[in-house]
Amino acid sequence: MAKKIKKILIANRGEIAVRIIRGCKDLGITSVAVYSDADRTAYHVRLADEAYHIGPSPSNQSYLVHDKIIEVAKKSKADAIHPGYGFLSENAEFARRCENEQITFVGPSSKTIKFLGDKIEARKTAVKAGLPVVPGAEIEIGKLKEALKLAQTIGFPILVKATAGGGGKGMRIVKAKKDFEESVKRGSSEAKSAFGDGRVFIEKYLERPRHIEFQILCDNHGNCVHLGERECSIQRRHQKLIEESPSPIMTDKLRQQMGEAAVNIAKRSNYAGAGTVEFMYDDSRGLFYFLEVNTRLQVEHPVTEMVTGIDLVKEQIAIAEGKLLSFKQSDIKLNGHAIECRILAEDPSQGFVPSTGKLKNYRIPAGPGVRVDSGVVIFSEIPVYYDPMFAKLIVWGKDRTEAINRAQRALEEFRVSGVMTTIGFHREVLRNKRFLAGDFSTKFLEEEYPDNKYDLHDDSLTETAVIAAALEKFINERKLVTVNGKKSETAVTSWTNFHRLRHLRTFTGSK
Ligand code: MV4
Repeated sequence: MAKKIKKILIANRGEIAVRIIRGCKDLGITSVAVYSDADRTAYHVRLADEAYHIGPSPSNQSYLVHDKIIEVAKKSKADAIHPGYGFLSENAEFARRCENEQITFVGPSSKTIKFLGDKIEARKTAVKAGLPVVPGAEIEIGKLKEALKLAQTIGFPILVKATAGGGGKGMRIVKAKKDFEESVKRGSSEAKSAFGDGRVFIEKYLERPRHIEFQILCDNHGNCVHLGERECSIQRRHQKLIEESPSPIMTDKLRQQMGEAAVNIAKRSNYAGAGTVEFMYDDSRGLFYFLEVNTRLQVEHPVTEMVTGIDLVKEQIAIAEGKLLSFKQSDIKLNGHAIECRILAEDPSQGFVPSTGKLKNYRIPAGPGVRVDSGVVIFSEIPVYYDPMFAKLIVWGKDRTEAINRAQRALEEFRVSGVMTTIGFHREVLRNKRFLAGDFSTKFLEEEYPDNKYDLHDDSLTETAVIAAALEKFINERKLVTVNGKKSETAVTSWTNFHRLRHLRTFTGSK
């Protein structure tokens, strides 16, 4: 099998690159960063043992270029590549390239990535492994009459999904028979241009599902465990914003059933590595349905780390080294409750438009039960080219109430100026009555905040105003002194004034 990994190239940027570099340090593994023009001074570059420039800012000229990443891996003599999430993490061709070049890809085999990336294959495997799936069917674009019959058997509303899609990309809801043909044709041509694969399939559309996923870990020797679930229903346009573990609806019995289902599909697909099995859960029926398998480490992996005490990056590396899993299912104990809030450089009140710029002020929270995975530091630049998520707040509490209270405490401490963020949005959602009651679905945000009107609970603005007012007073301060018996006005020196003004501008984010 594989051998000890001494040096890892991290083919990513931002908070996940930082997270993986920290994992390497804990294991005594040398870390190699790569960076684009925009990331020359990025935090992941500063933290890594070595760093190599890989090209211009746009990711299709840097982080996504297979040749450049492989070239750096060879030049730096890295024996493995960790892809993080996004970018090359679920690219079967890149994983195969690594296999051919004798570089360990930290993740499942290229075959597994390719196989599970095909949503029809994944669905068929789920059925074989005994998992419940939503009523659905494979359809042929040339046989729309037959497809319509299948759709009518399933019953409207129907969801058209791209076989090569995933994460909600290329889905279309069809409310009635008359729209069916048109939707299938459009869905197919969209899938063709987005993924180079026009195949589509249909499923019964569930109106208000929860999104619940299970973390799995499987070694290369047939051992596979699950690490419990993550509730990911608080999302907007397939972009998750808050994740937690356990799910508010979970029971021991349901967890045992869903966890067993997750392990079963993993075993059927010869899975190795860390992975996530996604399900929908229908509250009204108390039933769950298989959706898809994500073959990467996910953004929300820390909530699982907080409730299991297991370091997922460390486990991924151990599996890639060919080691046996060091625990059995019965060794895994879920403790307390964890919540993650994604901190994005976006303006929630303007429909989450991206907000870029320099972080004039950046103060991250700490204290009991608080973890911040951040890809930036004060004065970092948030570039336009990449994902707007620059940090994650993860909190742990003995129960959901304590976790929510700690999240609120941490969100109040968090200070960011220079860009608009989702911090205020989280302050609002974490006091929402339905959120507090655990009563929500994937439709939560559109139902509760249809016009993107949030009370952002932003007392940082008042704090800034107070500081600004105080500084103004200092700057305008004039001391009356007596010189040679004459009362005269002495201004503070221009040097002092210069620095007070500089501080004022930093605090207020002006200029
Ligand atoms: C669905 C669905 C309703 N019915 N399938 C979106 C992501 C992709 N993994 C599958 N998704 C969905 N599939 C049927 N038959 C609703 C969604 C869905 C969703 C799923 C998980 C998380 C968030 C979501 C948001 C909107 C729709």
